[in-house]
Amino acid sequence: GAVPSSQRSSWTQFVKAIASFSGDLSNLTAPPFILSPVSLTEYPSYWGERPALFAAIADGPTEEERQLRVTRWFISTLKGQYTTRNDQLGSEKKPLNPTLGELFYGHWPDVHGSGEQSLVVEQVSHHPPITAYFIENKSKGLVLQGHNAQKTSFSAGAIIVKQIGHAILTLDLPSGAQETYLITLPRLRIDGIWYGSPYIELSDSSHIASSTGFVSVIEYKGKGYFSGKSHSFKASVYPPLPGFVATAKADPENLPQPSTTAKYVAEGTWVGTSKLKTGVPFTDVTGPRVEVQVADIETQDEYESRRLWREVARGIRTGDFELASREKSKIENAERQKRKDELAANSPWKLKHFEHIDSDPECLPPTEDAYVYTGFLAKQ
Ligand code: CLR
Repeated sequence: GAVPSSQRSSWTQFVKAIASFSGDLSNLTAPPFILSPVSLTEYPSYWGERPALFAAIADGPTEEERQLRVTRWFISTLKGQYTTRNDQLGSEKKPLNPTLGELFYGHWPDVHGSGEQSLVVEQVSHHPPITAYFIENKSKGLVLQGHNAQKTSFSAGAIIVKQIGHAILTLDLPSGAQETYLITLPRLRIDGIWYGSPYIELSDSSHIASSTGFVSVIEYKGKGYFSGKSHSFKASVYPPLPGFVATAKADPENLPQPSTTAKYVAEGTWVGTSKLKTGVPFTDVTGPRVEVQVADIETQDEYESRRLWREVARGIRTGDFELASREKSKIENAERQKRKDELAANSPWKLKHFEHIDSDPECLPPTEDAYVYTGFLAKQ
């Protein structure tokens, strides 16, 4: 199996702990073989790894075409988001649990005249872990802002991850008008746990609701459904419907139902290709992703992710788990002390790039918290 024999009992213990508990997995101690040297603050960069498709949204000539392009770009980021650890590290792994205020900056240089893309990520909560991100292509008037957290549970041998949070894409048109696209996130099912080789399958559905009234509903299926292939999806793009209001919390009944005639339907896999019903190719992610570029560790601030976790990551990468766990404890103890000091001085931690809004007015009912990007002002 995939579990090293020396770590078998600690894996069994870990799996038992997951099974008997639901909520925040980040605190559970896992055996070394399942640890990733990458912090969760790096994960929002997956949104940016198809810069040409992102930029192309702004060049869509009509509302309908832009809705299709947003949908195409979104689906094209899924492979990076959900299979990268398997491709690079052999299986899904447990990411490093970010500290409050941890930062991750990056950019994608302008390659084919589609403009530079930049990324700002901040860990805005530690308990529960919440990560906020901001991605911008200034020259195209495109901004993607969002935050994410997870609720996990265990069912029939799999970890079920409900993603909390959503992303909002805004497009400033040359006319001065602004369009928004509210993007919700799929549910994850992590299988292969017993064998120690976890991998993600997406399930249920997510949607992209635009201020133009267009709505895309993306349904996710594993083996044995639409095409019989794992990582399958079906995306239906609906024209504006009377009475439909786009909100982050739009309940499924509020969404267009499959019985409604969709304007476009695409089917395929989010790790390969897909086609529209007409036979026209829709997505193709068989080509390479464009990885984010990050400043040299030496020039990073102490709160920047790769700098902060440098020694822990080195320990994990080289198999020196004593180093990894010693350095991890150092970071965690320093954090605990900081929280105590802040409490004593009555001066809570201040976020650097995001403002916390208690409940998002975009939501109906307005219950979900939001984190709004405030720029770099606080940094200078
Ligand atoms: C974070 C937001 C990204 C997409 C994404 C991909 C993988 C998810 C991750 C999110 C959240 C944390 C996650 C991870 C897969 C495994 C990991 C759910 C949603 C959990 C905490 C670790 C479980 C441990 C097993 C691998 C044993 O846009």
